[in-house]
Amino acid sequence: MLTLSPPVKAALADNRPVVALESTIITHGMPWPRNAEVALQVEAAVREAGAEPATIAVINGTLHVGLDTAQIEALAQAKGVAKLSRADMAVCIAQGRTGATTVAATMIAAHRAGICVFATGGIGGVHRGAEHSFDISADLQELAQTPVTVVAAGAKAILDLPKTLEVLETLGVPVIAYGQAALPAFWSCDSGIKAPLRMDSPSEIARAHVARAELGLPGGQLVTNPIPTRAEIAKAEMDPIIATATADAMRHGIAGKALTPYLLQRIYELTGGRSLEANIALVENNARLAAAIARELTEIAG
Ligand code: PSU
Ligand code: MN
Repeated sequence: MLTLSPPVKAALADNRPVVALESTIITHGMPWPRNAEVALQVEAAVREAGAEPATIAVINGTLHVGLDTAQIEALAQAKGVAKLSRADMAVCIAQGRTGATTVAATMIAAHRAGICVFATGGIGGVHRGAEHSFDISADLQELAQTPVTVVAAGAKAILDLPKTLEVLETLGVPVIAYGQAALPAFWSCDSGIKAPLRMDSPSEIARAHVARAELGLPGGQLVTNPIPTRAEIAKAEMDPIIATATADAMRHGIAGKALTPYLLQRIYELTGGRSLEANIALVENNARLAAAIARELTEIAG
């Protein structure tokens, strides 16, 4: 049921570093054809940083860990691809369908394959208005139970960041800001909120990953890596745009799984495409840091 691509299989067998990558960002996070270009660019960034990329998706009922270029290009333009999380990945496999993995589903597959590090853009979290909608991403629960270190540029700033931090604290998930005190806010370097933890090197992060396992603690770590400053859109500029997009979603009754893709698309329109360029820069940056952490982890293991 779980198929490793030949390069991923070889890397894992030789104890070489591997970085998992998700596919929802390709199918539901970015428009074709940029999504395919970016997916391949991110894989190249992982390789340049000395690790093997493993993009994960369910294709015709098979859970693939590691896709080739043709599979990435097909997925990027496929219609009606499901957005899979913990609840629906097994059903997609059983029905022989195709689905893209969110952060939660990618963590499950990565762990099953023996991959410890995963790079994405931004995790899901507590949505604004969650006190009414109860919309809290399954990504948070997954971080609490599956031992994968996830590198993201913070939770997506479309969320309620203070509530997201509170839930992560309750669940016992370490939220680590990389190289700065502030929690990053996806498109912006600084959310204006202090991160609970700070670390300044990939080796420290790798050691903390190992220490959690040695303590018998379930769950992973969330490493929040600020977007490179040259690519950021400052918080003051993003805040009203996010407010407009959120109000539009409410007005159109967009909720559930459709909400995050809607907001990303609306923000893309409202920023004249700049949000996408920022998103691409931050994912690549996260891929490089994840590769560095994966290299440190293989050194500890070897
Ligand atoms: N990061 C991005 N773009 C995305 C996502 C992450 O830069 O589209 C996806 C991830 O797959 C994440 C999902 O798990 O958004 C969150 O969806 P929800 O809020 O419905 O849980
Ligand atoms: Mn949700």
